[in-house]
Formats: sequence, structure tokens, C-alpha cells
Amino acid sequence: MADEEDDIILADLSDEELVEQMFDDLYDGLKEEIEESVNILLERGWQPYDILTKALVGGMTIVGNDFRDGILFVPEVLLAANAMKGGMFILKPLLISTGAPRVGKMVIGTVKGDIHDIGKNLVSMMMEGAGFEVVDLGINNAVDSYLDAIEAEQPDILGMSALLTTTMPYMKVVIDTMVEKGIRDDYIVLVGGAPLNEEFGKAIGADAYCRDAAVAVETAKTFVGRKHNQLAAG
Ligand code: B1M
Repeated sequence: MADEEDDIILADLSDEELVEQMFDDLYDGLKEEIEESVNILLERGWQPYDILTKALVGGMTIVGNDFRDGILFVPEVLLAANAMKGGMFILKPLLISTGAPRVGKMVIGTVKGDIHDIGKNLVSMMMEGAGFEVVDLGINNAVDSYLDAIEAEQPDILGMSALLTTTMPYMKVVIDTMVEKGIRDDYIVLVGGAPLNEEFGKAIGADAYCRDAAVAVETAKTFVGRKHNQLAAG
């Protein structure tokens, strides 16, 4: 796909062709091309929210699916996410000013004692790509760090990541503390990391274990949709 890139003048493409081209450019991690295309669509009068959902999120969905299916790997996904962030950076202030609806909000961090952050960063980027607002607490988070953040940010979702068998039990410490404080059911708790599995997620009282970033996005959408439906039903 990248070979043909030199011949294409983005501004000459129709809207439909340009969006298709953006899917390809996201897939190939071409940040400058994505930024140019976003600006072209804005100049043509597209709403920021439509550019986000139809072009950027649409393109990242293809990337996420191929990542889940083992067709794309971490370096390519990081490049795609970086290109996506380039487009998001242009749209972010416009989206805030036009009051476009967000899909939901997540606070996420790697647990205490653990400094692995590549997977967490990928999850954050894919969640942002899917329209979620993400507050990233970084690595080595103790209970208080999570609790302070959820109190201050009031997210829909608390996400925790652990890559070590020695640090994954700390997720239960966080969830148990939430139970003690009577706030466990106020949040959707999603957990992930290579040594975890579904049984572990259930055993510690999380709402779901997410195998990878694409599953995290799908799971988050499902749970947030369910929560909003429950609220609407009163
Ligand atoms: Co470390 N390390 N490491 N390491 N390291 C592992 C995890 C290990 C399996 C390697 C091995 O021995 N085979 C092993 C753990 C063994 C165990 O616990 N059973 C290990 C060890 C032992 C260690 C040290 C103890 C080594 C030492 O110092 N003796 C040390 C511990 C440091 C600490 O944390 N206290 C250590 C250090 C490091 C580095 C700093 C060198 C580096 C981390 C760099 C960084 O993250 N910035 C590192 C790395 C890179 C790895 C491996 C090689 C790769 C991890 C990774 O980034 N994978 C890893 C071996 C492996 O996993 N095969 C290993 C790519 C990433 C995209 O996948 O993180 O699984 P992953 O994330 C996925 C999913 O799991 C999921 O989505 C992501 C994207 O699809 N996911 C979530 C993750 N978090 C989620 C949260 C969610 C949802 C989904 O919330 C909603």
C-alpha cells in the first residue's frame, strides 16, 4: 500500500476515496498523510465527530481486527496508533468545542511493583481510537493511586494491567478495597496482561478479563452500553 503513496494527491480524491485512503494510511502508520487528510476533510466542511468515527475509528477497527487475528503485530499497531493520535490531536480541541458525545471514560494503570507498560499503552491508544477518553496513570500504581484517580475522574471503567505472576494478585487488593469502601459497583473493572486469564478475572471479582487491546475495546463498549441502558431504564 505504501508503494502507491507517492502517486496519490490526497486533495484530488473524492470524500469517499479519501476515507478509503485514510483506512490504508492508518494501516500503514502514515501519520503525516492522516493529518493532511483530516485537514482536507475539515476544509470540506466535515464535522469533527464524523471524521473521528467514520475515518479514524473506522480505520483503527480494521487495524484492531488484524491485530486480534495475528495479521498485524505490535510495532505496526504502535505506528498505526501514532498516526491515529496525529489525527486525534487535530480533532481533539474541535471535538470538545462541538460537544461531540464520547463513548465513555477509562482510568487505567499498571499495578504496584510492575513496570511493564507496552500492553497498557496499546490498550490506551486503541481505546482512544475507539472514542473513549483515557486517563493513563502509568506504571507501579498502589491502591491509593487508583482510588484517588477514580474519585477525581469519575470514569465508567477502571482498567488494570499486570505482566508478572507476582504482581497480578495486587489487582484483587484494589478490587477488595473498592468493595470495602462500597464503591465497587460504581465502576466497570476490566483487567488484562499476559499471565492473566478469564478464571483469574472472575476469581478476583473483575467484570471481565481482556485478552488483548481489541478485546478490551469491544468489552468496554459492551459494558458501557449496558450501563447507559440501565441508567436510561431508571
Ligand atoms: Co519483563 N517479563 N520483566 N520486561 N517482559 C515478562 C512479562 C516475562 C514473561 C518474560 C519471561 O520471563 N519470559 C517475565 C514474567 C514471568 C512471570 O511473571 N511469570 C518477565 C520478567 C521476569 C521481568 C523481570 C522480573 C526481569 C528481571 O528484572 N529479572 C522485570 C520485572 C520488572 C518489573 O516490572 N518490576 C522485567 C522487566 C522488563 C523490561 C523493563 C525489560 C521490559 C518492559 C518494558 C516496558 O514495558 N516498558 C520487559 C518486557 C518487554 C517483557 C516481555 C518480553 C514483553 C512484554 C510486552 O510488552 N509484551 C515479557 C515477555 C512476554 O510477555 N512474552 C516479559 C507486548 C504487549 C503488547 O503485550 O503486555 O501482554 P502485553 O499486553 C497485551 C495484553 O496482555 C493485553 O492487551 C495488550 C495488547 O494486546 N493487556 C491488557 C495488557 N494490559 C491490559 C490491561 C487491560 C486490558 C488488556 O485493561 C483493561
